[in-house]
Amino acid sequence: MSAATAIAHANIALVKYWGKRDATLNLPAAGSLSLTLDALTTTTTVEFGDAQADELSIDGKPASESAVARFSAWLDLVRTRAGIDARARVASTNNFPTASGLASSASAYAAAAVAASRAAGLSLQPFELSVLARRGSGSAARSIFGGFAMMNVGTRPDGSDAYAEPVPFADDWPVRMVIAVVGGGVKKDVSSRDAMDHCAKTSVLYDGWLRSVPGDLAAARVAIGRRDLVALGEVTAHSALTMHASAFAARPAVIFFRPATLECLLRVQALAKQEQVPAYCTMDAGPHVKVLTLADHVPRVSECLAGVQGVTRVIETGPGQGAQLIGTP
Ligand code: 2P0
Repeated sequence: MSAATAIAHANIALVKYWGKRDATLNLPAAGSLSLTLDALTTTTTVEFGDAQADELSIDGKPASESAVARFSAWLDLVRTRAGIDARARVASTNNFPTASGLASSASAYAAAAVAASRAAGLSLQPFELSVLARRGSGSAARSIFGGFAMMNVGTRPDGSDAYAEPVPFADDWPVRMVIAVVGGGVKKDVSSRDAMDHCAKTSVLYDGWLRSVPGDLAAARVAIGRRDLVALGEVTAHSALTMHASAFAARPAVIFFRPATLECLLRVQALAKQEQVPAYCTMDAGPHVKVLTLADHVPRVSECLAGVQGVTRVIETGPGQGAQLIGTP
């Protein structure tokens, strides 16, 4: 039967997604806005054939039973839409640590949406691919697009309007992200999915977090339109820390910070204040620190992060492209 291979880039949210309004359809409780990153990729081949059950390998190793079950349920959406019944053999490779807070589920489900839909004989519009990717992982809806992408919260109960769209920006705006990998990129103990659900259920700050999102989204969009990195950076840092504040206030607390995380935040703040370097931090559901800056300042930001004890690698990257097909045999 047919096969297809696609590549997608991870994205880092500048205005975070943290909480759902519907877990079954994987609908977000609020919108979000991200930057797709050139350096972090997932390449996925999907082949529908005569296997008895779906098979999934990640970085050359068989995936866990729970990962296969989740992926298989998602593949059912593709099969139903395409009117096929065949099981799939899927091989997915990341060029960065998986499930450690570097947005691997975003690039994984975006690449899978492009590859699986094509392998099943479907020809989907970008917004339909975004909806399909969202069903796998909320952040994946944004990795269908390159550069800045805005996830719409949507209002329809079936989720058909909860998809991402590209946010236009000046091609020559030299936006960059420098990532401090803290603690070697080991797999995290608690998934984003479980952590956001726990926060929604138990954090006294969760409602305040949700209320902060629309204003941050509007401000981020204006900042991108004006090429205003300072304004975008302030929103970025605010959104991340507000999300983490809601996590700290959960019962029991969800703490993604490690000592090196805090040290990175403080050093970057000092860099901005003392040397007027435009540099703004964000963090996801993991200990790593991602710094939004401009190309001229990348060497100084990298040097600053590399000097922190516990930072095991520094990745410099710029805007990446949207998910795309790279092969059909
Ligand atoms: C984000 N994160 O906006 C936020 C910020 C992590 C922190 O989206 O349950 O793996 O699969 O929809 O997409 C990670 O959550 O969650 C995430 P599901 P996902 O990037």
